[in-house]
Amino acid sequence: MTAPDTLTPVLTATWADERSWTLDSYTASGGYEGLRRALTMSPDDVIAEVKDSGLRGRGGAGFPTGMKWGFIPQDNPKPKYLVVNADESEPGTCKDVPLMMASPHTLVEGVIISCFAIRAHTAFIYIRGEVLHVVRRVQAAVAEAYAAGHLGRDIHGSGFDLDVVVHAGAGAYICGEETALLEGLEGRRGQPRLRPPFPAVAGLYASPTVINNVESIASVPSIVRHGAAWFASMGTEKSKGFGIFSLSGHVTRPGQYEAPLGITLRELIGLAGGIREGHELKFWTPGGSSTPLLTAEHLDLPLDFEGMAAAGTMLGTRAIQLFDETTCVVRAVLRWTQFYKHESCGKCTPCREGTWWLVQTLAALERGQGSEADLDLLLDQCDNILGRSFCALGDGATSPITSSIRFFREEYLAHLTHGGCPFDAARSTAWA
Ligand code: L3W
Ligand code: SF4
Repeated sequence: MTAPDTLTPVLTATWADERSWTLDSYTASGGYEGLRRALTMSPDDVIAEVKDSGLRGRGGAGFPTGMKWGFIPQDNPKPKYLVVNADESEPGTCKDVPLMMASPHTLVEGVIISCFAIRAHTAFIYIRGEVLHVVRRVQAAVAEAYAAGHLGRDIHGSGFDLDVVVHAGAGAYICGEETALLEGLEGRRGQPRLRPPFPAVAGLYASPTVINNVESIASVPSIVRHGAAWFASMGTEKSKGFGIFSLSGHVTRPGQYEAPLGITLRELIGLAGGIREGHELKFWTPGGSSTPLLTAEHLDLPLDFEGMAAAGTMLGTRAIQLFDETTCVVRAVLRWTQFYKHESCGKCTPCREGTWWLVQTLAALERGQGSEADLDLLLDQCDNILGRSFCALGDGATSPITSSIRFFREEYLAHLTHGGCPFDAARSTAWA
């Protein structure tokens, strides 16, 4: 794998090393030193270190990781579980798969330290079913870790036992939602559960369960190895540390860029060689298609949880999809909406029926049929889904629609006046 451009080379530091995915390569670069340090600490001290670091969940919501671990009731006699959410399927999101391919031991080491902290003796790594090569890579790393004594009974003489199960999902986007993932892991149809109770109280097999994203868990070894203050010295006041920013679309060098939270898109595009030559940025997603779109006006906002919330969007998974002026925003939004309709699990009416209606209305507008009143109809349909759906999928489906109408209402109307997509006729910026 080629080395990504990085400003904070931690998670991606070894990706260009020869056979970076092997235990030998990982150990040669200091791998498993965090585990050895953790085993000299008490579990509560490990939790405190992660709390003090300020690490927030890297799966989209940004919930404080150490706080989540602290919710696990240690007086509950049931077994505790760790589940790694590796069901990466949000449109545009592509950071966890390369991380697991290039450096699976970073994840495995993070799993062991995290389980030690929450006193879990079984962990599950739930990997999206379509990426069989990733399942095999992580399984191989887990086997190497067992053989080296990092997993199994009495790990490095500490008395701590841990088994890790690598589970392949069946390819449903909804299984990235943590409770649907648990349903799938238990062998049932992947549909979300009512929360509360949150998984920390009653999760897998109704036992206390921590569910964290791959990148969150993979960040833990470096925090334990270098200390909370080191991690907290990067990023911004409330969004500490570093993260992988995935740039895709109309940029010269798409790929993974590891950088401190709070970096701006202008800086990231600079690292990536600029928007493709002769073109300019039109719109972008900060964290996949579930986060409201932004435009070139927002190039200098800090890419952190607070900066994105202030701009009316979310940092999400840092899946930055970039679109230049040759892209029809209506068609892009229609394509995402078709995705949500297809992936709606069907449990609740606003999302199951609503996403179908969104596709009908959007597709007609994209064909240039209907009237301006259909834009209000579309917004009304979004209003009947947002906040009325059982889980975040329904809400997410409305984000690209409402934000695109806010910024590009004229482009929707141009489809009506042209009697179809103006980009089809011109493939240029001259349609207006
Ligand atoms: C105990 C409480 N635990 C919250 C835990 C909760 C969860 C975490 C965050 O959605 C977002 C979504 C996507 N006691 C707790 C508690 N927790 N209160 O904290 O919870 P929440 O509800 O804020 O978010 P979520 O359900 O985890 C994640 C967005 O991220 N997203 C990501 C999508 C990516 C994929 C993928 O590729 N697989 O799905 C992108 O923006 O839309 O809004 O652990 O249990 N009182
Ligand atoms: Fe299923 Fe959609 Fe309802 Fe979520 S919002 S429970 S995905 S139908």
